[in-house]
Amino acid sequence: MNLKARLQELFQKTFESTPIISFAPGRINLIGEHTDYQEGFVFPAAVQFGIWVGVQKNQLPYCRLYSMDFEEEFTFDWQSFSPKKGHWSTYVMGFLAQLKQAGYPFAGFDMMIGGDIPVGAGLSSSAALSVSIGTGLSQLFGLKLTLLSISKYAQNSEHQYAGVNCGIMDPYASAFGKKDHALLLDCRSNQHQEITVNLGEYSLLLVNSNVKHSLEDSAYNQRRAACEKSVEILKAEFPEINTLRDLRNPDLNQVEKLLPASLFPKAKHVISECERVQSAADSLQSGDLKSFGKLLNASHQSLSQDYEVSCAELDFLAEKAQNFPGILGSRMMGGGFGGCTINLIETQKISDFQEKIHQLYQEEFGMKPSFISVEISEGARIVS
Ligand code: GAF
Repeated sequence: MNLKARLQELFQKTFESTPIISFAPGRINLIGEHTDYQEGFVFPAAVQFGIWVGVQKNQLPYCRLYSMDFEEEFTFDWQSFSPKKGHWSTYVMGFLAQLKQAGYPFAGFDMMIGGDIPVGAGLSSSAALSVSIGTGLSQLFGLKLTLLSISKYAQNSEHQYAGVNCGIMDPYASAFGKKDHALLLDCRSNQHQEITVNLGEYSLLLVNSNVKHSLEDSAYNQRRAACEKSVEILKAEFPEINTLRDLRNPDLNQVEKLLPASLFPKAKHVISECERVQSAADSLQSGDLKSFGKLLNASHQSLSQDYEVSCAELDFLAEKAQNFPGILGSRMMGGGFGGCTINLIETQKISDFQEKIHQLYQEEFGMKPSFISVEISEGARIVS
């Protein structure tokens, strides 16, 4: 039985009613890392894995939640609640708190949550969770939330309840994803262009390093703050800029002279990564996968050397992949400090590559990597 059918059955058994079921996918990002919170460009796509949320009104003074992953129930008074940080229920209450603040009407409901996003892979399971919750609640209470407002509420939940000052990329990709397309997203206008992903003989393969370093969240916020500090300094010379995205084709020597040595490489990453995203979208559109792959490699170099959000395991995986015949490009994906690399690989070389990496990674780090084949899929929707 598939996950949706299991959720439906368990919901019926637990809450004795039939749920509306929403689905929101996880995401990959082809290129454009750590640019979204500088209103830059990103190039994500939704994947086949995601989060299912079953929901139905219950006419009770409280909401009853059930997580299939944690096999755990949670109940709260829907008229007076405070999100409990660090717990899965936070994402439900966090979303609800924002609906309440915006004046949307809601009442008691039962909700069941299940998902199949590989844990710790950096495929944005928390964004998918919030987007699925928003999609389900919007349908249940007839709120007519737009995909963009669902994305913004999801982003805000991360800021307020998870303490990560992330950009909009992850919930946006989950909400707006389109089968076989990547979204060339401008994180200033919050508008995107759908670009067909036609890889011919090639596939996208993720290699999960299976490491998650604890500094991830604090380092993420520090990087964002470093960008903001750079903008503050650079404004003296370039008063027209609001974010690093506004520095298009700048004289980097001049930028370097204006910024302290600790900030310049970070700013350089954001400026150059925005340019790489545009070039990568052009390469993909014109079918020039070799150039596209080179841009992935350059992105990794910049994230590792300049932005310093990689780690030994990701550098190892990217380097081995970049030197493997049949791979056109490889880079770390997402926030960094663990999670996956994304690889553009000749489909028929996948099993040779997996065997080789398995052996090399185990020899080097004493642990196993895992491999995830991705299919670019549709974004959030009501599935029944
Ligand atoms: C995480 C964040 F949630 C995104 O907003 C983005 O900044 C990404 O890291 C890095 O590109 O996934």
